[in-house]
Amino acid sequence: MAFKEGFLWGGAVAAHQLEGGYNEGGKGLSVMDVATKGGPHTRRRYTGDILPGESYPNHEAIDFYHRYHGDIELFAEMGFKCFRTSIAWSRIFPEGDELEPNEEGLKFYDDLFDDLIAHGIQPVITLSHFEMPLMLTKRYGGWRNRKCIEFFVRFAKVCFERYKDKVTYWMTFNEINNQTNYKDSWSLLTNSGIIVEEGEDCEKLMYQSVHYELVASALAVQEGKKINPDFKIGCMIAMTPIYPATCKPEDILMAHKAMERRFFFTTVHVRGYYPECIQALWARRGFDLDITDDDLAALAAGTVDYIGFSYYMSFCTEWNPENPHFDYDETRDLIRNKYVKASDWGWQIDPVGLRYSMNWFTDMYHLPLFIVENGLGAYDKVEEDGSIHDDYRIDYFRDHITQMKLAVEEDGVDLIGYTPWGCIDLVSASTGEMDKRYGFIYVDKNNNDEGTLERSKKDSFYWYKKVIATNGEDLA
Ligand code: P53
Repeated sequence: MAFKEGFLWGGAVAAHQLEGGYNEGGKGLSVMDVATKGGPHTRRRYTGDILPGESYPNHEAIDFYHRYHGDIELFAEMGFKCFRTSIAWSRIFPEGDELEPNEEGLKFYDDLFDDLIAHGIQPVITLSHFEMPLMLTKRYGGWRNRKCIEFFVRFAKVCFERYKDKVTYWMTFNEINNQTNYKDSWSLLTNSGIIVEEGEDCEKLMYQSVHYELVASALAVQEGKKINPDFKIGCMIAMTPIYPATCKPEDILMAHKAMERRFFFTTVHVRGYYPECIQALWARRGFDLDITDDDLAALAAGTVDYIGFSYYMSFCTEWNPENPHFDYDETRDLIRNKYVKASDWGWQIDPVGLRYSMNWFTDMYHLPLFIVENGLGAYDKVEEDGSIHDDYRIDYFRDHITQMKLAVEEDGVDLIGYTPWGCIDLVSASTGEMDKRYGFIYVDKNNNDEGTLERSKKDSFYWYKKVIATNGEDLA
């Protein structure tokens, strides 16, 4: 068998994308509670407060807050060994800077985790998944402020202490490297709770706030290990391998530089220091960042146990003669890869890229890998009899799991688990849509908020159940 005994088959979600109950149980607002609905070609907007006449898809989402019991029964029916979700920071610390946590919020996750465990499913938990408490954004400017280290570490300690006997696998920050695309202010908002000001140097701002996050992550790892030495605490990286468009030497170097720029985060998490390329970049730019000796010591002492990563697509880039320093700018330097197809949202589908990524991580870092997100956002059609024939989704997963097997069997990669994204349909992070569906479980709700919220099984539900039952041997 390719996958080892105890392989963590499961599914992944994030609190703000499925819970709803945005103002229940003493929860404070998060930045995602004031993010509007977009569409395939319209961006979500951050409105700062809840404004009349705007539509906020996360307020109700799929109402997992009240319906999780039935959903867990469906996960158990598929045979899930684990379920990755996040803890909504603002359920535990409603404004983010309190000294004492909100007991009702803690209790909600106690009940949720107990229910999962009673079904033989272990919770895999992300502490911060694109949902900073709104007040931290308003009062402190989000992660542009060093004070957030203290707030985050307090939140992490409370969670580690409370759930130390229920959760083993943790991740600190979801897709911490997505903000490399700092010219897109949306990524600074979701990752770091930062509202960009007119004329601000976003590149410097990104490196500064990322530094505070990396220090907070490292301190949290240390605190977690004190609370339970058996914890496995990982980082979470958005993996999009960047290929050179041709074998022209400059294109090869450009792709290499792009990879450094997008993935140095992993080096800091795993090795505990900033690699040479990033230090050289800061020197060239003249960035004088707030980085103390204590920070550097914290980074070195708080390295992670495994690499969690998401994988949806690969990118492609080429060098432009007007770019003497081989600086990678994601909004400018990405080009289409003519050898791969793309989803309806333009995400390039590349199963071999998953094997490539697993090899890359292993060669660079020699740590266990956990694929904590992978999947296809697609339009699903409900037939008259209620069935949903999502063979395109089955094909996507079959192709990706096949590459995972090759990485394990032929390349020696140490893979501990696989949690497909949005195992139950939920609100899209980037567009706020419901109709961009990832699930094995269909949720009756569309982009116009119509529907009963009823759950039903897609064809992929039965397929994934068989995959888990055979530990990935039967992919037919
Ligand atoms: P949606 C960008 C690129 C790759 C993954 O995304 C990304 C993003 C940011 O949207 O995010 C992850 O819902 C993220 C999830 C998100 C999922 O991918 O935009 O960790 O929260 O839902 C899929 O289709």
